Amino acid sequence: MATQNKNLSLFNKAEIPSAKGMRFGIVVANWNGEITNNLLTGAKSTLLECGASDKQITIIEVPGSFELVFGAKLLSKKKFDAIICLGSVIQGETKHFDFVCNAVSLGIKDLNIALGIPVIFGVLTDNTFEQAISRSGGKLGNKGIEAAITAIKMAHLNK
Ligand code: DLZ
Repeated sequence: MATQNKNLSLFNKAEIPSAKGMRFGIVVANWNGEITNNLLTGAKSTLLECGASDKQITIIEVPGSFELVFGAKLLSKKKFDAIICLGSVIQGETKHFDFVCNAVSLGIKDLNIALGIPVIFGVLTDNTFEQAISRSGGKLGNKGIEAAITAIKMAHLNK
């Protein structure tokens, strides 16, 4: 699972299927907004770079990562080829981290089973703020980019 010393966000556009004509929903959590804004920038710019148009990308915000599942379910009422969930959960002094991480990961898994479209898990689960910075446009890449590439690939698989 470790991405230490790897930057998985460096991608060759020629190897990614085109996102032209595809519709994407993005739900982004406001908690740790500095991090999630960077994830959003990475995801949106990657979809555009791969051929999606601005009009075909719908973005909604939710307060925290726990609410990502509800946000994705709301988006699923409209016609999207894939939905991307972006959040950042950072370990604190209490067990909140575990509850939020468990709820959002299992919730997104459940949506993948229940809905006919892919729902992508673009949620950082870090021990420290510095680790989150590294994975949202820092030295370990931007997981928003990787979430967007996964969304494009899964949308094609689902065609
Ligand atoms: C309450 C909380 C805490 C402590 N930490 C985070 C976090 O690191 N990342 C995140 O996205 N959200 C956090 N939240 C908020 C919860 O996700 C949720 O918004 C609240 O518990 C209300 O349901």
